[in-house]
Amino acid sequence: MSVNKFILYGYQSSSATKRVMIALKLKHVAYDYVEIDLLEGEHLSPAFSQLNVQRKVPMLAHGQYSLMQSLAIIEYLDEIVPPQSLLPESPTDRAWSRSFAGIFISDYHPLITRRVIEKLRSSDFDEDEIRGWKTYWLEESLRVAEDMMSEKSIQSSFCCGSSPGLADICLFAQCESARKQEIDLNYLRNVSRIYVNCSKIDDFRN
Ligand SMILES: N[C@@H](CCC(=O)N[C@@H](CS)C(=O)NCC(=O)O)C(=O)O
Repeated sequence: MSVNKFILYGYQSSSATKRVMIALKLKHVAYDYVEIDLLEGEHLSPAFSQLNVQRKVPMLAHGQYSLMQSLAIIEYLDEIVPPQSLLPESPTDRAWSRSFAGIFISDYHPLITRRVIEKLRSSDFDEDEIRGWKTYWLEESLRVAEDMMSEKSIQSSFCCGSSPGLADICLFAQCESARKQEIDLNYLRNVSRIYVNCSKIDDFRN
């Protein structure tokens, strides 16, 4: 592995940051952490914009490289830090993992980001309506995840076998957001089982 230092720029309650933190821990990668306060708008500051033209967290600096987008960062870590991969071995299972991750990263998490919520606020949504918006999209994402897992008849402890990987990381981060919104996950059998299994692992919790 490269000896260059890793620096993660993130925000404490950002689920995209959470994904990358878990991946760093599962990969046993030491890193420094810089908090970017989204509520204070630090991600839009000239200093951060110069580092990261996307003006979002997470960002992982590795030597001279600035990596953006949690999926790209996680796959980068997976490629440069052997041996245990966060993706399963078979190409079909790898494709399944990426499409499962896509439910959260591409389809549903963007709908509840700060920028979208701010736009709703400025369009006269009140706080109850905003809570309803977040709950709706969080529940919808986890229902789709449950359907994907039921279709695959998953019986294992984690999405793709006996050790956690990309799919579990993305599911866990979304479940944490759902928990903060006090959404009951118990009726989603596979989702709640895997969430509980991940919660027992230090790398997911801390
Ligand atoms: N698809 C991106 C999402 C990045 C993103 O939207 N991050 C949020 C925090 S979870 C953010 O920086 N929000 C700032 C804003 O919405 O203004 C990823 O997976 O990294």
